[in-house]
Amino acid sequence: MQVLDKTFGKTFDKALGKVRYNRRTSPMFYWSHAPALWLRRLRTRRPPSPVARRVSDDLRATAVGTTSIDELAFPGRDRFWEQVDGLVRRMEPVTVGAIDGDVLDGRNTHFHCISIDCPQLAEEAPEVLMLGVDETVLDAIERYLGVPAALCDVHLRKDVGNGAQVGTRIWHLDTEDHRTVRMIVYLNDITVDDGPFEYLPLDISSSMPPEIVDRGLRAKGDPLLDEEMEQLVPRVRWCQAIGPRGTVSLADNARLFHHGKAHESLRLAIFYTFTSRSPRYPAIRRNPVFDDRLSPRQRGAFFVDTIL
Ligand SMILES: O=C(O)CCC(=O)C(=O)O
Ligand SMILES: [Fe+2]
Repeated sequence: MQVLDKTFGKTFDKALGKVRYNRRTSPMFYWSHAPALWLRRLRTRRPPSPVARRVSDDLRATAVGTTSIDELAFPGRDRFWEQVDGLVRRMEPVTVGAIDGDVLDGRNTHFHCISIDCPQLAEEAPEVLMLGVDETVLDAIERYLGVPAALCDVHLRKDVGNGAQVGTRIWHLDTEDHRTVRMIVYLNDITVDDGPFEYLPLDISSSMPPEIVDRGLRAKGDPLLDEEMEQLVPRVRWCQAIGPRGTVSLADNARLFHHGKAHESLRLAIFYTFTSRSPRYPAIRRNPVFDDRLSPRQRGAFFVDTIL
């Protein structure tokens, strides 16, 4: 087995690191990455922690999982909070709404939030990026994805409460990969009225009519707004991820209809995106910038673009 691992494990790792762009890869290609994960497991023989096991079991059953920064016992959590709070204090006051673009573009967040992107996070709050490659987080996500994970995007978002259902507040499905896990860390207490992440349960999401799936995937023009969604699925079946500051919610947004619930108050959150290492869209590239801080396993998962 060791010989197999030596020969193929490295080859797989290398090949995965090199794949640049797979515009429309098939699910078969996605699953062809699975052996790299099996080989790594055989090599390390380290069982996932109970938290990682619980979160990934929940993800497998419902496409949603919940934990918290404290429960994850993320080693850098004190510095994480220091850096995050410092950054939030320095964020410009929000004057959202005066931005050009198509209000019905379901991927356009500019109408309801300002965000701090990866290059600035790498400079001013590197611990935020480190949480994305925390071993427990990676264990949970890879056990769900079934293939080696790529952390490909991180945003710190300040969502204004203008009540408008625009941008990612329109119901949609994410399209980065066959499975696309978003991990959301709330930085303030979020109740059902503070713009929580809202989604339809997996059984309902998976049995939506093809025309609605098509509109959820396109997320452009013909938006799926609350009024229409409640005709299709009664509001009592809609679910919200709520919780105090430090709550961590994970969801496979390629499988669940979801959006940010329109709200009146301020929501502060960090969004992490995880896919396979050659997602359908966009092109991603492994980034060696934090290699000296990371274990080989963490390096393999760091695809965040930190270049301005
Ligand atoms: O704002 C939210 O809670 C959801 C965001 C979202 O769906 C996205 O970024 O794709
Ligand atoms: Fe989304």
